Amino acid sequence: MNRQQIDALVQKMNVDTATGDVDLRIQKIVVRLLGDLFQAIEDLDISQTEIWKGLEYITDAGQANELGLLAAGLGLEHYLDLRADEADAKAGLTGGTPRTIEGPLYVSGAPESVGFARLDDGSESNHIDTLIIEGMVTDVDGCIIPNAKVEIWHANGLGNYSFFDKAQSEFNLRRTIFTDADGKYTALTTMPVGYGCPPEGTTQALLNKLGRHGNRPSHVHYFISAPDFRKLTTQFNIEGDKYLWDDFAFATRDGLIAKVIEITDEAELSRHGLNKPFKHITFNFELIKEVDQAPSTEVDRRRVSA
Ligand code: MBD
Ligand code: FE
Repeated sequence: MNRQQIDALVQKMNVDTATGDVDLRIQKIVVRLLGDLFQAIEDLDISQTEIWKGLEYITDAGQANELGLLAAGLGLEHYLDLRADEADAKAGLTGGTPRTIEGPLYVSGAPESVGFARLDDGSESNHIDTLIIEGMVTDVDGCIIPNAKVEIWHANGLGNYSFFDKAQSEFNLRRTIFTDADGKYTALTTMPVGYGCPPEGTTQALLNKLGRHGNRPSHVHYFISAPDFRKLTTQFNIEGDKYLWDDFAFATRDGLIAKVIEITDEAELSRHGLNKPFKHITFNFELIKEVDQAPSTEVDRRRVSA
């Protein structure tokens, strides 16, 4: 069939058949996606068996709750960031800390504090380096933003995230810190290790077909929000990781690379109440002022709330 015939058929089956209320937006998207799918079946001569294998794959990925992981791994989530950047530029919104993907592992409801939080439960203190992250939240002119909400989450020394990894304590390595009167936040935690897709999972199975790995560099996720500013979804990725520029989820971006400094100075150790050398990262955020009619930075997606 040619495209005209395909579109006529899709119209006949899914538009002309409507007898109830129609969500016109959904109708438009479904009609377009079906037309594009049918066209791809024509162009690539996709077999019935291949179609069913594909549907079975999506079923399995959904049942394994890996569709969010798949969206990250196939670059769909990063593509949406690039589109959001373009929309911002078109609206004259430039500058500020770059956005990058949320990923599938955020959990809402983490403990809140002002200025400082310890994120780790101490269970890895004996074998994983201590990490102190300090930073400031400002506007693009460098004016501090006190009381900004800094939501932080990251992986443990095995690359796993609490809640999804039931071996970890509740909200381990997840906190919400409101910046203090100086616009500062400090997180005492452990060095994250880069995530790897479950080797026997559905996402890795597809990546294998594409000859791709499923690894991320070591990174820390953030949501930063403050009244009258645009919500920022971002991460820093840690310099020196072998996957820094080979992230299976494409989240590494210029401006989002964190330098790690090893601190051994005794005075510094005791100032932080620590008895062994630790790693230190400074990571500041610049938020953009909210303006009328700008594309929203709030993404409505299903998130775990613990
Ligand atoms: C992660 O930790 C992550 O950040 C993404 C994007 C995908 C899988 C695991
Ligand atoms: Fe992550």
